[in-house]
Amino acid sequence: MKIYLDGKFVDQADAKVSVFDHGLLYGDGVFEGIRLYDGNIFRLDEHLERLEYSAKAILLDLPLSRAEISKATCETCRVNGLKDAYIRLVVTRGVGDLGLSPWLCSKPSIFIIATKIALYPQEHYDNGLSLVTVASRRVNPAALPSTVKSLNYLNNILAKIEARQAGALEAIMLNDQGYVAECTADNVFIFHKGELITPSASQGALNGITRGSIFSIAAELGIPIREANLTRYDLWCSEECFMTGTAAEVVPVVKVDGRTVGSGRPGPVTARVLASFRRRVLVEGTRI
Ligand code: PXG
Repeated sequence: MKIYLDGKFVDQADAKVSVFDHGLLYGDGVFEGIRLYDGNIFRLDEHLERLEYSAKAILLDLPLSRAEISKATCETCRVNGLKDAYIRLVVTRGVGDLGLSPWLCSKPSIFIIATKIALYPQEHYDNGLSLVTVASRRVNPAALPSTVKSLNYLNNILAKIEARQAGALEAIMLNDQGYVAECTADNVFIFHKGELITPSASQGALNGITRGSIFSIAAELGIPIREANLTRYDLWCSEECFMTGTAAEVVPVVKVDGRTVGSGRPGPVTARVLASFRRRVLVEGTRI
């Protein structure tokens, strides 16, 4: 596997960053997780726009323009002979000294990994997932807005561990006010009384690219959709619930906190949304 690292393609074994890199020392950096579907990168420009936003929010000057990053991303897929892949694009603050001072980092580092995607087991789509609400909360937006996709995922990792310890594969994370924010690496939606509803970014959700495409899909299918504050009760009492993310796509949720959601089986609206999403990914996108 060839990795794009600061302007060069290097073998996986040679793709190394310094132990003085602030991405490693402090989680000081930003990233994107992107999909390549049958030779098309899904919503690449939106991912790069979000990357630029995240970088700007943390005062990190991206070392390349959007066009250059786009080209490097496509090339990484091509040199690895991939048609379907998961792409991880990371920008770190770069090498600095042991103090926090980001201004001592001389230049940011950018690397792109494109690899065969480990798809979620089909069983998750067929039978749906059980989620649990965990005690680890989304970071207060005054500390770090959820719209910044930074390299700080420790609270999400702890939430994932909590979920696993409670026998579930995924967690529902609440914000500091107790409203539903999202899962550990996926957004969450409910379908209730004819509407799709999802928490807003101000409630602690990442503005997911998949989440965004659900809004287009809902418009196409004629299903009303809106953002709203959701409580756990809204999830428990919804007719359908699903998670969305680049890796997960659209995964039905059939149980939350031991309570059965809707019929306890993946619902018809979730199935329509997933089918529509899977059609879109094959036609929308940047040809590599
Ligand atoms: N919320 C969070 C906190 C995320 O990290 C999403 C929602 C979904 O966003 P997209 O743009 O993917 O629709 C994410 C996704 C992975 C992986 O390998 C995904 C993410 C982060 C880390 C790993 O699935 N981000």
